Amino acid sequence: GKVRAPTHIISTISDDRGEEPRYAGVPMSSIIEQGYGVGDVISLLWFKRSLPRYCTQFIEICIMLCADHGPCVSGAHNTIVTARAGKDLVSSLVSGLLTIGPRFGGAIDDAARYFKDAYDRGLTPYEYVEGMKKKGIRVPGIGHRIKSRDNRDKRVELLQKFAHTHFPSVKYMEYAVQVENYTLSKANNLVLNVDGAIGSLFLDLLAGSGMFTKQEIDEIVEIGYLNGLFVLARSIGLIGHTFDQKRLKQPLYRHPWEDVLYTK
Ligand code: Q5B
Repeated sequence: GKVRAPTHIISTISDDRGEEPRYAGVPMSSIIEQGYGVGDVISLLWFKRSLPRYCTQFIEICIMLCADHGPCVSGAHNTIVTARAGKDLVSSLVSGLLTIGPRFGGAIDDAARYFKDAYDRGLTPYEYVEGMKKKGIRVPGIGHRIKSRDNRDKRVELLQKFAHTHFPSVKYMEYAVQVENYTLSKANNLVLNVDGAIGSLFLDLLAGSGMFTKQEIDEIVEIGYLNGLFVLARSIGLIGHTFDQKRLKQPLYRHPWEDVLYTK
């Protein structure tokens, strides 16, 4: 009989061989005609399924809220410096993206991993936080440079409000808030940050929507899908910062000597 030549690539999320591209089997015309949004497209291409409206709306809210946070954060700073060095859009964008990691914007996956593990094992916030301290690991999703008990992050409040209204359950987020209450007893800036809010609420979305098996949830958390939300969102702002610098015809950036401590 016929023997299929071995393939070098396996792909399961999209197909461009027909008349029109399909995302997870859904033809482009349906995506447009049925009024799908970016949240639906992310659902199809990342999770390989259509999710209920409140889930896609939550994804879109994450994207909108994380699109930018001003010129002073690590990513925007790198992008601005790179654009001012005369580099092109892609170079400016990726130089900003490369700062996303465990301290800046890229703590969503670890926040989800650690909150899930601690909640599922029934750890009290005290046991969780002190256990992390013993291991020398900062609690992902907790702490912010400028946000504090008296200057809360509006983004976190908006995400929590949306979830309280639309999610069937917010048990992981409520656990994260208990952790925050404990860390705030240690220092004023150890608030639940935007990474921690998204990480814990995405766990609630995965667990409460009925759209994922336990095995699928474990795989999503283990692989680490959720930093993708910040990367995707912040790309919007970083591209904006690149255009801004070019539009303003900003010269090569040089850091002032006065702002460097020269020491032996
Ligand atoms: N301490 C975020 O630190 C930051 C602790 C902690 C236990 C913690 C820090 C941290 C975990 C990672 C995380 C996401 C580096 C942040 C984001 C997006 C953004 C950014 C923007 C945007 C801030 C002072 C003392 C030390 C530390 C202790 C601090 N954090 N202990 N668990 N989590 N968080 N990142 O203020 O005894 O003196 O040694 O790593 O979730 O990135 O807007 O800027 O949209 O762009 O620099 O919002 O919290 O504090 O490093 O001087 O630490 O607090 O051990 O204790 P800071 P440090 P000690 S959202």
